[in-house]
Amino acid sequence: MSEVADGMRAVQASVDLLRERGVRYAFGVPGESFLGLLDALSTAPGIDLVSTRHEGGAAFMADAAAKLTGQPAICMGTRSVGSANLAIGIHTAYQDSTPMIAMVGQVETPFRHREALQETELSQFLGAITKWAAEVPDGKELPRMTAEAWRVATSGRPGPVALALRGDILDEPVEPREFPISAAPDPQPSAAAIQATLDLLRQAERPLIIAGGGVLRSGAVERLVALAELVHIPVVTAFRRLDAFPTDRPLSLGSLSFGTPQPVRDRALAADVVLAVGTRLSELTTLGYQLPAPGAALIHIDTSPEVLGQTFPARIAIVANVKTAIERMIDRTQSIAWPDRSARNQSDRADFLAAIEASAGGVSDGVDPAVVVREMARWLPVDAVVTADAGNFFGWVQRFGAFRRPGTFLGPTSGAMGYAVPAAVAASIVHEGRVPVVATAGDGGFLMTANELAVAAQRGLPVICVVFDNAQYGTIRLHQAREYPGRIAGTELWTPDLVKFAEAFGGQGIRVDQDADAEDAIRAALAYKGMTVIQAMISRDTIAPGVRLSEVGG
Ligand SMILES: Cc1ncc(C[n+]2csc(CCOP(=O)(O)OP(=O)(O)O)c2C)c(N)n1
Repeated sequence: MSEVADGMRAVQASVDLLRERGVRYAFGVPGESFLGLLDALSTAPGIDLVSTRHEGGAAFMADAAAKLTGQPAICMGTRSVGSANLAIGIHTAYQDSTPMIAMVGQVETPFRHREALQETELSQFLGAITKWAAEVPDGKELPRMTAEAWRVATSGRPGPVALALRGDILDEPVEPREFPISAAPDPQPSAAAIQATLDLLRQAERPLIIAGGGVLRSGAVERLVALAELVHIPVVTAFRRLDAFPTDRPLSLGSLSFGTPQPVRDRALAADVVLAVGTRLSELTTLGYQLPAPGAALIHIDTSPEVLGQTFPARIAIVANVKTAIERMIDRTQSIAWPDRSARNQSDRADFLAAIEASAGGVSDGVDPAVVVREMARWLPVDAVVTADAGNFFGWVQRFGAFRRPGTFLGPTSGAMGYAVPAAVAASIVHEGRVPVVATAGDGGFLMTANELAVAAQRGLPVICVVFDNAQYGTIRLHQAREYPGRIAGTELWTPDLVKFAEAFGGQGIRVDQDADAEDAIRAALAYKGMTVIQAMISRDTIAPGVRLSEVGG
């Protein structure tokens, strides 16, 4: 570290600023290009510096920590190589609207623009997957640009930003300077827009509410429950926002995605008025850009004007704090007589539950994933956090999982495999190991990032992993069966003995070969002080809820 005669080091000012704004976690793989940053973070009170085993894991962890705390986390990697590895998690933060600050090391100033070791134009490279990416020109600019990075990450539709830091600028002296936080705009819905919304909802024949991540972010889940119950409108959650509406409420119709049960798809597509709250109405939430169906009216509420009308034109578009908008609706609803839709709502809920029930069982051999997820729902405490990877196994998590409180589910709307384990490790770090955290993954996705269990082992975190081992990249195998019947190309997998794997990490491994073993496995995992990996042996034929591979051309 170079000595600084007066003032403070630029990187120290940058870290202090982030700490004062609420940043608590920095995840990364160290590099020689940002030693000054590591040094400043390691001594910053209140910041947990977490060394991961791959930068992809670091970025996924930063995404998960931010979703749980509401504050951006830092992820770090060195130059082009570390940045390339970070990319999957940065992209996920973008699609998931998660605030994130990527701080990546860059080649030192005298060596720049000579294709030095691991040199690339990081601001261009990361520019396509961030809200803003910039290379800091010198130490003096670092505090100001850090303040700007935080503002961009947390404002409007939150998302990732990246700062490329040449190692030699970090220790430059800077004058202490204040960077006041710009007051965040707090858009209020107009009384007229709220009234128009309620009028449309009241007159609707088959209205539907879609609850997105903005409901979670603004802390409005409980208020949304109150609104839905006042106006008698069923709620579906957006793709991978399973905890945006409690699954046990009578108005819950589950979640939208490729795994949505047919009666819920039909009900959603039959909606004549759709109230979309805090969601960007992504491809999977809209069932492939089909929902709202042609002719249906969309009322779209979000804090960010950029998402309103982005995928569907809105009849009513409201830029507002999501929680405030819901509260205004509740206030005005009290004086309005609402049509009694309870009979219809009860039958929608009954159809939904019957379809879920029908998709359990019927497996040719091996374990029924529905049984495993049901045992999880039965034994996990209400505040347990479940994380999910991408893969067909998720269809069972979505259908049979119980999510009764906000902050109990973490999944990537980017559909990135490899998310579940690092997200679970991050959740366990945030909860200091006090709350059970369960990563759910297929055998493919699990081994993409299972190395991050070393972080859990190093910190003694009791992370639980439930791996649905069907010896294949099942999702892609199903696509193959449908599009290239009878042909298998690159989708078969060999997976190691995960009992021994868990033991090698100092944890316990449990193999589940039959449905009857699932309950004991979950209970043993919850009772154990350390980490557990449950390897549930699923038949290759059990390809998706209610679907057998042999019946679809496989
Ligand atoms: C990083 C990444 N690579 C590839 C894919 C494409 N993909 C989606 S699902 C899937 C297979 C997942 O297999 P597995 O984890 O075993 O779960 P399963 O579908 O068998 O339940 C693949 C390869 C992806 N979504 N993410």
